[in-house]
Amino acid sequence: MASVALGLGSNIGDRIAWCRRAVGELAEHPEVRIVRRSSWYETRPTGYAGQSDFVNGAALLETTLAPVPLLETFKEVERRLGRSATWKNGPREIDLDLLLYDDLVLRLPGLDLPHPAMAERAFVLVPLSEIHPDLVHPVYGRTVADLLEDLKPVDHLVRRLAGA
Ligand code: PH2
Ligand code: MG
Ligand code: MG
Repeated sequence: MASVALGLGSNIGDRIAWCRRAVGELAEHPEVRIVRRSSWYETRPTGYAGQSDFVNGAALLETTLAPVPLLETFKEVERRLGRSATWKNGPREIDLDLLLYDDLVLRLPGLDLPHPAMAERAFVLVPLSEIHPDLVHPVYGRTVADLLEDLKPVDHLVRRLAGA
């Protein structure tokens, strides 16, 4: 059984509903268990700025799937929820990012672990530190809470949604 950190994002349509549905779909997978889920946060787009604000969140999973089949499962859920193809870092109904898989460090075509941008992204670290601040990044050897501390101040970037 592996422990996995998942990042969720949406910036088209009913953003929270897309994220919730993705968690629901994963929860129904026989080889995936949702251990914890963060609140939802509204975040400014990074990368390509000319797009709508995102809703982001994070979840901790346990799975018996290996990394590549797990990534395929995430892509299948993205497709099933009707994600339309856009460009890299562009707008999307739902984006499921495999952030951490145990303490694996992997470089495969189409799958880098840990997720190469996670340590620089408040929209990843804020929700992840809500649910597992002590989780250690296997390359930097620092906890999620420490990585977030390094990024501060980020208050203007991330807003926790009331009731989410
Ligand atoms: N995802 C991206 C690019 N930029 N910005 C925010 N705030 N949230 C995201 O999830 C996001 C982004 C590429 O996946
Ligand atoms: Mg992404
Ligand atoms: Mg993605």
